[in-house]
Amino acid sequence: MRITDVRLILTSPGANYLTVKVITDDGLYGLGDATLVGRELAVATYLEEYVIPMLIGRDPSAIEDTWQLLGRSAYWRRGPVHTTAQSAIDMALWDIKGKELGAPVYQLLGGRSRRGVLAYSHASGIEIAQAVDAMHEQIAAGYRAVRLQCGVPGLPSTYGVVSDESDQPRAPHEVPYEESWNTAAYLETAPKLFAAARDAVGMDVHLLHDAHHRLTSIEAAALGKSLEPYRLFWLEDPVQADDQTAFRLVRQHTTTPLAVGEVVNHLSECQTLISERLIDYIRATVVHAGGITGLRRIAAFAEPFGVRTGCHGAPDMSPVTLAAALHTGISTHNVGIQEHGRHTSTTDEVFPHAYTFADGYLDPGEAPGLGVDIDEGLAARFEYRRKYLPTTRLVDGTMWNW
Ligand code: CS2
Ligand code: MG
Repeated sequence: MRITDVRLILTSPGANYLTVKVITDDGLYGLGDATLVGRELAVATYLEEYVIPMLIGRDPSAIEDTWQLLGRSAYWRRGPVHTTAQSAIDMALWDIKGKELGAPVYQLLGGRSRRGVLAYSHASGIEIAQAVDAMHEQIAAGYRAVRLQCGVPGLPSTYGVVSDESDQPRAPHEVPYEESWNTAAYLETAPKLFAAARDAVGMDVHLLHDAHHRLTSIEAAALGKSLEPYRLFWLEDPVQADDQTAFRLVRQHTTTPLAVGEVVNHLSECQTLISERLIDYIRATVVHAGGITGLRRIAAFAEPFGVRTGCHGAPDMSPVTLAAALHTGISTHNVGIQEHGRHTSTTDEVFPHAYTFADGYLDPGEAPGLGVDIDEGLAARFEYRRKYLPTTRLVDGTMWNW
């Protein structure tokens, strides 16, 4: 079998998604998610100009060799554009392999290790009471784990809090819109949010929270400590992921479990975090950390250190990523949890899929390959438009991490 073509499909049924379709001379094709939020065309150009010419004529079953080729051929290696392209091709080749063998990809990865992958969804509200109500809705929808975010008094908008009731990310503006951030007010508010949530549901539901890269290490340590009575499943991105040694200070001060890594593209970027047990969950995801091949390497490295996966799965990555994450997640030993940012119903129509959610768990299903497809006719109806993620400044105007 040979690769004869690789097509790029850009569509925007609720968010911008870039999909690769790897086509073979046997008529089989495989899909991969190549979405890099806010920089989609950078990945598309990289694929078109540099990656796809290297793939035509290659054997699609040579998944490892192709992963190595795409990883090493750039010379200037890694980074989100390069690695998202490598990840997309990797997902597509696993999809083809599964279809060729008539098996769901998880069977090629070692079979099932669990009956389902524990999932968490998102609940938010501008006011604490609204966030707690939204949490009840997610529990009623079957989730046993919920990420909880609320507004910060004095700030017009806050990460993770959508202004309308639909729990979809607020579509980033045409040009970056600027939020402002007040760490002191946030550190006052977060413990109140979880005190209210625990009053409402007790300790039976896993509660998660995303600090989204905004704190210094001592601020993160203080937050972790203040949240200990509420027994979070995890506190995510307390400090910037690339400040690996900052986690040593956070770890010294708090037993609140820590999660980081959605921005990680390669094992070298989280090796210290894992080998020094500075975190409890690694958030690396198939679309940005080297595909299934890359994620498995990170998970295998993490296993002896007792670090589990908690793959990023926001709705601004496509159902192809969620499908690939679930095939990896159902079989990998040290899986913690999978983020389940619900896609819009239109997105689910564009990307019909075999994965299911029931009773708090996700399952990849039994369809051959990744079990996800793309309706190209429908996809064509949702034209791509550049959409940035927001930026944020501290109250004194200093540019900060959104
Ligand atoms: C967030 C994401 O889901 C999460 O944990 O960090 O929503 C993140 O902000 C977006 O995926 C960025 O595109
Ligand atoms: Mg996050």
